Amino acid sequence: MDDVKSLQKKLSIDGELLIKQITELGEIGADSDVGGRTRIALTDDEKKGRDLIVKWMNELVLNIEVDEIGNIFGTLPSINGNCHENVLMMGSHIDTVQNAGALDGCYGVLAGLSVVRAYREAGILPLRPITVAAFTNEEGVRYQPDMMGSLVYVGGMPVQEALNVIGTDGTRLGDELARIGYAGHLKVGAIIPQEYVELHIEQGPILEKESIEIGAVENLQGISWQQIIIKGKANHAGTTPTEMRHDAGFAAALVNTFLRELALETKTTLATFGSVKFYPNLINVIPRMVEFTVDLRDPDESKLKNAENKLNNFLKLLEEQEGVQVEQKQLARFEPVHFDEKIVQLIERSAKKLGFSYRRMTSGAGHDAQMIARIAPTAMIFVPSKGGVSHNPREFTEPKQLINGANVLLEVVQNLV
Ligand code: HGY
Ligand code: MN
Ligand code: MN
Repeated sequence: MDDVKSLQKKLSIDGELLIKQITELGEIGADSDVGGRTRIALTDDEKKGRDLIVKWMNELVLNIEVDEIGNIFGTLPSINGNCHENVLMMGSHIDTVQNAGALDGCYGVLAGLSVVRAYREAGILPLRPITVAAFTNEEGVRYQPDMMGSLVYVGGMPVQEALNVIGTDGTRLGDELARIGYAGHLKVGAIIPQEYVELHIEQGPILEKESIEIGAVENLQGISWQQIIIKGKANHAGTTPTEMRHDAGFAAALVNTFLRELALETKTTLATFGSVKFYPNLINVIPRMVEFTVDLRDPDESKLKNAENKLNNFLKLLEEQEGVQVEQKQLARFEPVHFDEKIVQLIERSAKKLGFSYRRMTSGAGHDAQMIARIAPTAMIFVPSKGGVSHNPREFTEPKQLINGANVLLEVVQNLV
């Protein structure tokens, strides 16, 4: 046992190859119009991304398994050939939003592969299996909720229910999963993590603003997603006096300004009116119906609940004031999550040992880690995002910072296995 532990100390990350793989994966689904790439879950482009990850896992001679919801697992077996029990798991996702950056999710999966590559290149098998996971549909922009693959994996959503989800494009998730060839046979949850560590870009402004190299993420804010439909009355734009209007478009605009006022008033709640559809969506017709989405976030569950209640009350008022009908459908609802204190401390110690500045922080974004935290001690490592930008082609982190993060991940892994 001592020789594995002592040998582990000589492991190193191939930073150049990590950056090369991030770049290569980032070219799949490249968008010619506004730049960036689009690999929305279970599309042909995402399949190409999946195939590339599987190819790289094969090159590392990992034990590759795909579960019933399409989660991909590449496992470096332990010295005694075990692949499923007491696993140290790392990972993230490779599906993206529209016109995305190249790092969100992908960085965590590829940095995980760079850690197991360090073991392979040193010819060492760890004392416990090390698994790298690429979870299905983390973004949730086509099929809700988000973090779906990891949610199903931890038993938070029945597989069959997830497979029957109908997407925003009318497709059934299970059909698309089968179509791209990733409807796996591994029972969800068959690989049992003893710990889970996710490396991710911060996607926010804090680390850059404070010139800090590593974030030790100790908690993650709550998320509430809903679809709202407002039904008014179509009428002629030129003949209908204002006081006679039941204008669904105007009502939706009032909701958007209400959300901004709510966010400013609370200072911690974030509110986003992210997608909207007008019907009939014509220049000279007062909209009869508007469908839109609301994304509310807050690190404090009682404040998130309060924001939801305030929105509900506002919508009731709107029905009376504008003579419209309002329907609401919850698309996702996840309470705030606290990560494992011991792993957070290990991340801090590892950053310190490697000479990096670090700080504790909250994750503003949702991550697969918030789901795995339901079944195993979990924490996250962040690296800075340039300008705090993400979900945008301009998403960027300096290669050196990306390699720093992978080295901290390796240090954490060596201390855990
Ligand atoms: O919405 C989120 O925070 C994540 O990107 N799915
Ligand atoms: Mn992500
Ligand atoms: Mn994302």
